[in-house]
Amino acid sequence: MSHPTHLRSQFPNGFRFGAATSSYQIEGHQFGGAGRTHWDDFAAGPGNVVRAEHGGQACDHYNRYEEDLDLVKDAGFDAYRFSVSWARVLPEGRGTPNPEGLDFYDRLTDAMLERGLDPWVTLYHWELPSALADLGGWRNRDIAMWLADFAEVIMGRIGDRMHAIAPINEPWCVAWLSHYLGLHAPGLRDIRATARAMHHVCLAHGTTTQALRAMGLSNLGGVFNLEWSHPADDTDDAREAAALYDDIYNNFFLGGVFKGAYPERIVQGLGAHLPGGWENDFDTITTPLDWCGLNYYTCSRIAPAPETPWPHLRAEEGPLPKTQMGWEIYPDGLKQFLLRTAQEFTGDLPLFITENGMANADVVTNGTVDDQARISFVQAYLNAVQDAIAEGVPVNGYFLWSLMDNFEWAVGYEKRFGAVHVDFETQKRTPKASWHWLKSGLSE
Ligand code: IFM
Repeated sequence: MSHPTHLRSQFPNGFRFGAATSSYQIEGHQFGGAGRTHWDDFAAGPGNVVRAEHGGQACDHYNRYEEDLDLVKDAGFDAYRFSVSWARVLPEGRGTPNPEGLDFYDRLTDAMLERGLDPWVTLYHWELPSALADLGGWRNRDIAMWLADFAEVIMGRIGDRMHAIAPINEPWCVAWLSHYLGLHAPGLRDIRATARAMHHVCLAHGTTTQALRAMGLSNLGGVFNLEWSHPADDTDDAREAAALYDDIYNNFFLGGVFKGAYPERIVQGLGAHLPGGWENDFDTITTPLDWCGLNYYTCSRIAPAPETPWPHLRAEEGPLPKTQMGWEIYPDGLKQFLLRTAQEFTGDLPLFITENGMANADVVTNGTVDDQARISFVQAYLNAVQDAIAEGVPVNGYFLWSLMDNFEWAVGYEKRFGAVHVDFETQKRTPKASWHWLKSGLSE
């Protein structure tokens, strides 16, 4: 263990520590009558996912959730952030619910409460039912109502026991990564699809928030992924490129939800492709929230690339130490984002780090996993959170991504983000050194 720091005592009373996961990444989608999702379809396409891996078995959490929640509790976490699979609850995306899916989330919720864990649920963490992808998925404006309807079905069953609810995980990934870069399902590289997805994600967030409020549910938030954008060099062109990247990645979604406006540069670049009447949707998109979640992992070095299509940008390799994902380790970005988010977007609204963590090439040796790199990583980012709190930012909690190694989307099972190692052949769980470090740091 690297040092005896007691984490909990470094933070204000009431600061919450949690572990985060998502349904498709851990549950085992083949179990329990779930419908097909666009991730199953994407994984079945050539070269989309490393070794064509998919979430069919994943961590078999569907059958092992009690053991997994014991690991959350025993590490000393206060909260568990999970997501509900739309296609497990509504195999066709709409229509008749799957009773096994509803029963599963009911059991899971009670299992959290039995262990004294606060349930933090996300409704959409990326596995769109294939039947809705067939109808255009995020390109179709109707997705706002489809998501709100799904929210009513699943929250009608477990909403009474949720501590906090967010409609959508990481709008940038849902829209840009998946429709412009083509790196996540549905794997499009289409500017028009991207513009529509960007706006419809915001609209679906607001529409679903309103539906949840109408059900009498509270503690509703939004979860945004942010990436610090450095100019690749000290030129005006690089600074302008980095500012544009910052607008696409960070300011578009926060701006839409908290200011009722998209950045002017994006409106200029995407305007022709945004869906008609988008300007009239901000009353819905800005529906007030009770908290804001930030997922933060890394920074980018952005250079102009005039030879490429709009936004004419490219990312260059940076100099800092990197995680197994090749992502630079840059804790100061987290502090800066906390300050900036509060100053520019959220004011006094409680902020939470809803995801932070690292992939590491962890191996089990004599029954232990010595992931000192993860311990240093988490400590450095928690220091950044403390610095932001010291400067007056209302940060109320931190969730580690992730409880356990899982299906890391397009890069499959080899990128290990967990505090608990999973042997995907045997499904054996081995708590890593970081899990033990958290346990000693989080004990009351
Ligand atoms: O695994 C993902 C998660 O699904 C969303 N946020 C980032 C994580 C690491 O890439």
